Parts: sequence; C-alpha cells; structure tokens
Amino acid sequence: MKTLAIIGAQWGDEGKGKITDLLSEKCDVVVRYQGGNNAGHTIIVDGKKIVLHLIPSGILHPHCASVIGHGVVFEPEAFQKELQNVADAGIKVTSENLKISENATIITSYNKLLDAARESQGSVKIGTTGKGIGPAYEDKVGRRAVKLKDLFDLENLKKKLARNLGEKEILFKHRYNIDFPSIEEEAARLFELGKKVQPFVCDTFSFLDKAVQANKKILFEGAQGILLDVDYGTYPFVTSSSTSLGGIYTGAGIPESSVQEVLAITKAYTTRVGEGPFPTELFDEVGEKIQTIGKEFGATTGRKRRCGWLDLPLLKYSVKASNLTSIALTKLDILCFVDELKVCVAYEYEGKQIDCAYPGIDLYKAKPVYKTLKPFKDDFTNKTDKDLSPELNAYIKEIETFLGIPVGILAFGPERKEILFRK
Ligand code: 2SA
Ligand code: GDP
Ligand code: MG
Repeated sequence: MKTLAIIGAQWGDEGKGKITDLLSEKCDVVVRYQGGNNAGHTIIVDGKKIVLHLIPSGILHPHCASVIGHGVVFEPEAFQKELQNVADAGIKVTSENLKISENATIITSYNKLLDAARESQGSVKIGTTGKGIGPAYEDKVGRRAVKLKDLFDLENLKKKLARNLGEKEILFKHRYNIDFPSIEEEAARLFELGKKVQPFVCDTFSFLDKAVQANKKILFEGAQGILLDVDYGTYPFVTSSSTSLGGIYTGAGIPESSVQEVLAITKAYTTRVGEGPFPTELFDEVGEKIQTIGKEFGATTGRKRRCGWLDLPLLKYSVKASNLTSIALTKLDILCFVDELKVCVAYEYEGKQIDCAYPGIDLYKAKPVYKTLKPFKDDFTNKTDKDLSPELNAYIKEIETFLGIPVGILAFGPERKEILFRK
C-alpha cells in the first residue's frame, strides 16, 4: 500500500475511523494533523465499540505508531480520559506507539468558556461541539496560544496563560458575564495534567521526517470533512482547521511528495451536524428513516445529524479541493432499508443548471436536481464485489462517472470486517 491520506469528502462522520483502523493494519505510522477532540471516530471490532477523539485510529494495531501532530489542538483533560478508555478496552499505549507533538496547541478553559458563551449569546450560532476548538485556533494564529511544551514549567505556564487570557477577561466580565478560573487555578490544573501527557511528548516533526526517509507506510487520518474546512468549506459554518489535503503539510509537517493517494471517505448519503446550508437535506420520513436506522448521532456530542441524499455537485467540488484519488463508499447497508433512491446531479441556481458546488455559490439558494435510481437491497454477507446487484452497480457507476475517480472500497456495516475491496 502507498502512503495514504484519509479525508472526509462531506461534512464529516463518513466513517473515517473505521477505514483508518482497517487500513492501519498495513501501515507503520498513523497521524492526526488537525482538529482536536471535536472529532469522534468510531471503531467497532467484534461487537466492542471504541470512539476516539484525539488518539489516532491506528492505536488498535500494536505495530503501528500513532502520532498527534503540531496542527492539532490538544485538550489534556479529554486526552487523559480517552487514554483511560483506551486502556480499559485492553489497548496498550506507550511512548513507543503514541507520540504527541510538543508544539500542539493547548485548548485552555478560557477557550472552552469562550466557545460556549459565543454559541449561547453570540450573534451567529455555528453549532460547534463546544470543545473550544475555534478559540484555540484563534489563539494559535493570534500568537498567544499555550503550547504543549509550556505545560512542564509552572512559572512559564503562568506567563503564557496570562497572555492567553488577555483580552478574553474583558469579554468574560463585561460582554458575557461569566466566571472564569484565575491564572493560578488554570496553571495548577494544566501543570498536573501535563505530567500525565509528558511521557508521550516529543518532536514529531523529526519522527515523521525519519519515517518518510525510511520509506515507512504513513497514513494521515483527517478529522471532520472537506466541506468543514476553514478555507474550502461552507464558511462561516465550518470548523477552524484545514480539514482538506493541504492541512497535512502544515499540520503534520511533511513534504508534499509523501502523500501518494488521497482516499475520500464518502457516506452513501449525506449528513451534517451543526448549522449551515445543506441542499439535499430531507425533512420527510425518508430522512427520519435514514437518521434512525443509520444511528446518525454525533459521536462526540450525541446531537442528531441532519440527513439527505448524496450530493454529487458538492463531491465534485471536494474532489477538486483535495485532489481526491479514490472513494471509500460507506453505510451502503443503510440505503438498503430505503424504498426510493435519489442522487443530486446538479443544482438549479440563478436560472442555470450547475454541476459543481464552487465556493461562489450560495448553497442556501441552490435547488437540487435529482436523478431517481432503482433502490438496491443487497445482502452483503459472504459476498464479493462480483455479487453486487445491478441496482447497486448502477449507483456506484453513477458516482464514478460523475466524479471521474473510482470507488475502491465499499462498507456495509460498522464492524471492521464489513467491507469489500473492488478489484
Ligand atoms: P467546532 O466544534 O468548532 O469544530 O464546530 C464547528 C463546526 O464543525 C462541525 N464539526 C463536526 N461535524 C461532524 N462531526 C464532528 N465530530 C463529531 C462526530 C460531532 C458531534 O463525530 O459526530 O459529536 O457532534 C464534528 N466536529 C466539528 C460542527 O458540528 C460545527 O458545524
Ligand atoms: P468518522 O468521524 O468519519 O470516523 O465517523 P463517525 O464515527 O463519527 O460516524 C460514522 C458512524 O457510522 C459510526 O457510528 C460508525 O460505526 C458507523 N459506520 C461506519 N461505516 C459504516 C457502514 O458501512 N455501515 C454502517 N451501518 N455503519 C457504519
Ligand atoms: Mg465523527
């Protein structure tokens, strides 16, 4: 297998955790390079479920090194809890198989408070996960972030926190009227948490540099999806990181030539959690059925995910935005329960039909044009890719023809083994 990027082609939750876990078996290193514990990556093996938020989904494979790169925003308390969950599941985590960048940005209590205050009292509700992601990235870009390496020296930490709190103090006191921990309290909390993280902290840039030089197989595990990218996504209803291909180069710190394949994890329908435009959203019983049978709830917050038909113009844009080379089509089993099948092949927009959701388009005004296909009712158990129904083959063909890239993987259940590779 080549060195590979796994990227969500829609608004996240396409099944990246499942596919990363599966493909990690053949990899040496798995890297998270953006986002934070807003992510929820679900892996189910032999009926046992584990949801990872910060720790890369390669952690289930003992031979694999999991890396959290400097582009990640790191919440030490959430990490500690996750580490415990992972240990409780019988997974061994050591400084050999988990490496965290000393330059990862810390999500402070101030970041979380600001996120919550803006969502409840601000002028635009984004529908964030409430984990402090946006404010932490603002601090990084604003050059006032606390970095992971700052946690290990208490006096230095207090100085960094004073800068981190900075103007937020005025907002907390006068704009939002909320309590916040003192610098002494926050420093003491983070200093204690830092001790738990310290064994895993290292210079991940040099670790990855050596891995690239040694031709190791590296998998880059994206979080969220291209349509939530701060630059390419449906702004302002996006997350605050670079979820698309470009995020790998800055967030992990590797040369461009080291990514040979970009696998687009794509749900066979579309979901979105949080606010923002969604042209193919279904408000009827079909949408409800997909939501219920598909168990479409946020893996981090438990929020209901909005559901709709597959949107090919959006995917065409994602293919261009991240140079996607092939598709893993997930949750096909859920569409088997639906007695009609539609796919969006264009938008009616300002009197014209357009087949690609370029960023200049106001998606709130895009009216989906649907093609109706025959629904498929495949039973995937013990089948090969040669046994698929003509209806499912037609659905796959429609996607491949429209997007111009192949569908290489089909997923038909949450378990690791519920997968077919197409030859
Ligand atoms: P944030 O918290 O600042 O990143 O939120 C900004 C927007 O990004 C969306 N977002 C997500 N969308 C899908 N899945 C995500 N992870 C969780 C999951 C979501 C959950 O795996 O289900 O549990 O609710 C994720 N993380 C961020 C978010 O909904 C906002 O639209
Ligand atoms: P991620 O953020 O992209 O890793 O996806 P999530 O874990 O947030 O959401 C995907 C959900 O779908 C999880 O509950 C997975 O267990 C589940 N899942 C993944 N692939 C399939 C599939 O092919 N069929 C079904 N039924 N569930 C799947
Ligand atoms: Mg998710």
